[in-house]
Amino acid sequence: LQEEINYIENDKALDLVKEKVNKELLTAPVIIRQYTQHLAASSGKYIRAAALLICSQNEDGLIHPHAINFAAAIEIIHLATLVHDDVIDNASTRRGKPTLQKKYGKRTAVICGDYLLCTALKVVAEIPEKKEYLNLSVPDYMRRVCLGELNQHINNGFLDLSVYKYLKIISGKTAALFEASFHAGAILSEKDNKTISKYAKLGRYIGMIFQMTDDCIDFETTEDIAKKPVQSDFEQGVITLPLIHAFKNLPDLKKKAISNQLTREDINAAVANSGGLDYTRIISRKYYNKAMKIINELLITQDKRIKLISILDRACGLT
Ligand code: 2DE
Ligand code: MG
Ligand code: MG
Ligand code: MG
Repeated sequence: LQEEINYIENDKALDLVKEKVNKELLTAPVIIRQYTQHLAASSGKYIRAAALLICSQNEDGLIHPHAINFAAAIEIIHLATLVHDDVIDNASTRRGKPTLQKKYGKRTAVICGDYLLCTALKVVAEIPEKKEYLNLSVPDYMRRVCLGELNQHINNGFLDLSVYKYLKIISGKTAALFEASFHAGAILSEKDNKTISKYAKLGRYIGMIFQMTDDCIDFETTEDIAKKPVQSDFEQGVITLPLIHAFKNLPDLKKKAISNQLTREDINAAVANSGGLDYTRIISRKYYNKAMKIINELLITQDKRIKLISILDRACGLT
């Protein structure tokens, strides 16, 4: 017996995801909502949701209905990680507004982030269970985010962090959630496990690019443009790829760093002069090429291919 699926029109799907996220935020008990409801209007980019929807698109350009809840859950997980991330990074602004931790304190932020995480799991649990979904474990992806973040913390302030370890950290803290999005979307549109794995890998590569772009932004942009603190990674002991390159190539920089003599201006100049930003873009480009290779291998409509490339370009900060 063929089950009937009520596919959703492409141009309506992202709005439905936003509606679902906002509904969860705005119907939370008032003691939570008083702290979290501003997140509903906080103009997130919804790039993970958009990617998931594109991956779930069938040959007729229609979206599987379960994609809405998967995408809403992933965006809520993303919100939760930001709330906790801002505690860990001691950040005072996010999306141009005061962070939860700044406004209400770290304890409140940790608890609200936990509540959001539980909300995301509830939204996943609302999706009817199907055997096709068994290979996708949202909690496992969340655990990889935590492992990446913990690995970053363990290496806090470690100036000799290797490129390999950096890549491992970001593959957890950021790329895992992108991988989850692509994986979930693909499960809804593809039957073949090998193809589904290709989407997952594509998501991971795009997530790596996204974080490398973010790590450049920390040195290149102003708080006005980024709408969050900039020039703060080094201050917080977070050793990113542009910095790794600078420390490797400027031995004096390390000496100064160890004796605590570096200002923000020194660091910025060093990262630029050592070619740390260019180096990061070269590594990012390698992931771009790998991602593009997968996109070109997928047997999909031209429409879907163009949309996947647009997500890739967004991750590079090109659009
Ligand atoms: C963002 O990096 C990475 C966020 C991962 C946060 C993960 C945490 C564990 P950034 P920005 C806190 C909690 C895990 C959950 C809730 C599953 O460079 O520059 O700090 O936007 O991002 O602050
Ligand atoms: Mg942060
Ligand atoms: Mg962080
Ligand atoms: Mg950052």
